[in-house]
Amino acid sequence: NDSGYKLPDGFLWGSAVAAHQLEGAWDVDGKGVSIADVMLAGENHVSRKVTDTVLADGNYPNHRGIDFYHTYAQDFDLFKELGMNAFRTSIAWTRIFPNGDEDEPNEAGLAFYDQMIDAMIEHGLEPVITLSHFEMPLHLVKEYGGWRNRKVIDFFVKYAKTVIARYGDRVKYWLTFNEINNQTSWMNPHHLLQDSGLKDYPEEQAQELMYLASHHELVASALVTKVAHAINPDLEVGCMIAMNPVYPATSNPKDIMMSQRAMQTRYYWGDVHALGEYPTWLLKYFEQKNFNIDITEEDKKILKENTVDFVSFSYYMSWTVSDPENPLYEYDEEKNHGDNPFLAQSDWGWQIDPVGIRYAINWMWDRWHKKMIVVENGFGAFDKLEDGAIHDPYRIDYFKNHIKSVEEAIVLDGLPVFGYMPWSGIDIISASTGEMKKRYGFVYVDLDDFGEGSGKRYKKDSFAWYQNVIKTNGAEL
Ligand code: P53
Repeated sequence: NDSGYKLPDGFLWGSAVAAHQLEGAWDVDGKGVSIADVMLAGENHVSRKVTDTVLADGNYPNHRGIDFYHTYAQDFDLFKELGMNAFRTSIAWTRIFPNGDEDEPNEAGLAFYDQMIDAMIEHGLEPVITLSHFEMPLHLVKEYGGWRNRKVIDFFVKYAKTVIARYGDRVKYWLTFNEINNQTSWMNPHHLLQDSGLKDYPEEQAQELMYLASHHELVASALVTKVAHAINPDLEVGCMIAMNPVYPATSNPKDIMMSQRAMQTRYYWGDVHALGEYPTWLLKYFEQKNFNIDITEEDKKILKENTVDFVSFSYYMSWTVSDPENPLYEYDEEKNHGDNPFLAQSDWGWQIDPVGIRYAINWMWDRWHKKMIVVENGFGAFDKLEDGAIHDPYRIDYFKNHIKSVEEAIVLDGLPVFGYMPWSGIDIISASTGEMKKRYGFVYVDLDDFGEGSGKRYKKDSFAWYQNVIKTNGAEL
């Protein structure tokens, strides 16, 4: 069990969550309605329905979360006991600007995060804060059309400036848009709403609107980087990329070309964030499709002058692609994937590929030359509470193999990865399905998909295991 690898001093060992998936208190202290507040519970392969307003009899899991709004101090006690030295969460935009377009922020929301951030620091947890994690104000979706509207840039920058100015004395690391590239699956309305607040659009315009909305988000991200550096040059801003390497399914050169185009398609958001410009192939593609993305000269300047300080990413799985009959190599994320015969899958069909995270770190370094941090990695599984214990060897196994692979990237390949923050430390609501039973934590929370249960916290076997990993700085896995 001894990996023998020694990680650099000061390496961040933590865990990561997002406000809407655990805070609950969805309408407390002046909070506005976010897109997560109108998502009903779904299941594996049953997508979450989105309602127009909050219905009285709907099962909205994010309204409850795990009541972290009221329990964070006790939950941080557990993280401290585990030995974590960092914690990633998001600020719910709707606690600060409930509708998104107000002139003045909501002081009660600002005060809440003041206390939470102070509590993190008291517990020895370095805060890593996401500004937008699938939770934009619903009002901006309904009244402005979400990120397709350029005005939303100003609303977002104002929100970001407010919170960075308020917490910048205690929070050094800021992430702009969580998994901004999930909308590569623009054929899936769930991703368009989650990433970009796109709802009620003509289906044939989905792809173009996705690129337009993404452009506005990329400009907003660059402007926020500029604002953060102006507030304090020591602050660091990162992009956040959902990293799923897309392998060719065979050695057919057409599959190789297709996988290259899949990677170019999924990761151009990283190109713009890290290199400050759009890749040529994509600008050509916009021309060929007659897409009007409205990239102004001023935008180009902003993007070029305000690249990110680091790249943060989530990693859960890899994919394989094959589509030899597709002469244009247009990547369709919903149709082109197949099972990789070399990999096992989780109960939710996510392929388990520890080598892939080392591959991904190398790939990103070669392309972007930015330091990196793992801000999500983990195993969603059914857990069983028996006599106060949860035996989760499958999760330990997943983490053991993935951490080893990250260590190989750091030690053997010499790449700058400065932290590892697995999803989700404590059990929370699943983003894709709205389930509670898809669990990721080292700490079990006694609640079911309908919010029934004591809410009590229990340590899983993986708790003690991760505790020892941190204690030995990754040497014992
Ligand atoms: P859940 C899709 C594919 C990969 C990661 O996911 C994803 C998604 C989300 O739709 O999301 C990230 O809970 C995300 C988290 C999320 C976590 O992965 O669907 O940043 O909010 O909870 C795990 O199992």
